Amino acid sequence: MQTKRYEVLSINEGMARIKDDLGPNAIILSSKRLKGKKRSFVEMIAARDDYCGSIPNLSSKKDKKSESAILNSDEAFLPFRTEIDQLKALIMDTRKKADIHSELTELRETLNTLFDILGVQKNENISSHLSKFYYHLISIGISRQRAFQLIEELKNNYSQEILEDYRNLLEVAEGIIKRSIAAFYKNVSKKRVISFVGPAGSGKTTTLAKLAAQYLFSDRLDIGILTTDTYRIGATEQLKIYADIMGLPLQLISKKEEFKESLDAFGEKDIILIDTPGKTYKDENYLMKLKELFAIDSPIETNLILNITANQENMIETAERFGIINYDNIIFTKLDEANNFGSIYNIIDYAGKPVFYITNGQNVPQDLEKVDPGKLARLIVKNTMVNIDSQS
Ligand SMILES: Nc1nc2c(ncn2[C@@H]2O[C@H](COP(=O)(O)OP(=O)(O)O)[C@@H](O)[C@H]2O)c(=O)[nH]1
Ligand SMILES: [Mg+2]
Repeated sequence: MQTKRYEVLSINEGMARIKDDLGPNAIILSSKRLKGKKRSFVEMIAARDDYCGSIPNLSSKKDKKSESAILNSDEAFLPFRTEIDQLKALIMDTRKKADIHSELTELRETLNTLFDILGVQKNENISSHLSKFYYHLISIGISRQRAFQLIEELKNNYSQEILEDYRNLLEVAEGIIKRSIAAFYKNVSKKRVISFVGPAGSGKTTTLAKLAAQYLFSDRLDIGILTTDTYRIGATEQLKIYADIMGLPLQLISKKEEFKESLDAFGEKDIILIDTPGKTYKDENYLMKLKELFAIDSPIETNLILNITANQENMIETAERFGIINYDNIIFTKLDEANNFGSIYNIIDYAGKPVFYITNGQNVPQDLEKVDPGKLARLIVKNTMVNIDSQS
């Protein structure tokens, strides 16, 4: 980027000179009024963005010859234009934003990684496969940070022969994601009392009914159902219908004593499933009450139900707020309504919790899928539910 300083009498005069001098894409970096001896004038600093001129300095690779061959090709830069534009926008915004430092650092790292990708330039195939894969990851909703980590791991730990073939590259990426997800499945112990918590409408009751049917019909287990969802008029109706159809006993609980009594009453049951209210998770009081209610002698396995069609910040905030009740697993719902599954990876990685089930439709009991790290990794890399059962 080339910068130049101008002293002019007015902003308008400055704009005209800058445009003449640096062309229509010039950026004004700053302007301030200065007092001169006779009259005041305006100091303006402007810049012209010469991508191709500045990039070789940023690249960490030494091979200038092959580098410039690629860097001079417009095609090689096309995919990175958005990144560069975002960095520009951020720089321009610096004066307005106080908390800009971390975002700038992240973007600088992004650019470094991108230029590094270009820097693997001894082999153009590898570079174009890595950049294609990077953009695939971003486009399906994987955070830039995680996308970098994956690219870095591929670049640093796998041979040219593997990275040269895009199918092989996808396969090893799947393996990397699988291993990183699998780390969260250690020390998991299944419990007898299983609760379902999460935002209103995320699919708690429906998912509970699907699981009840599976435990009942496939595993031939004896099931009891409890619900604390007694707040809303008609809230228990939906659950009651499911319980009646499956011939399962349902008890309503609103106090801790009733909870203990119900657990005693279901003492012989193999599995006890607990539904909770569809109240807003932003109500701290509600979460504290739930925590209080669940603080009993019997260990409870808690599933946080997250609707994958919700926006990602929302899901992260939910995962954070529900941390107060120390949930054990996450169940993602409504995959049938989602186009991108990258956020599954972001959230598992953020929350550090395993996922044993996902749901993909309103039909009870069939729209429930048991998953493991391998299936999730396939779902994430391929961004489709189709064939997640078959190894690639
Ligand atoms: N498309 C789709 N809809 C679902 C899924 N799971 C639940 N739903 C629907 O989401 C709505 C809210 O579900 P519900 O179980 O009542 O949510 P709760 O408030 O968390 O108990 C209902 O209309 C369900 O049929 C799913 O996997 N896919
Ligand atoms: Mg419900």
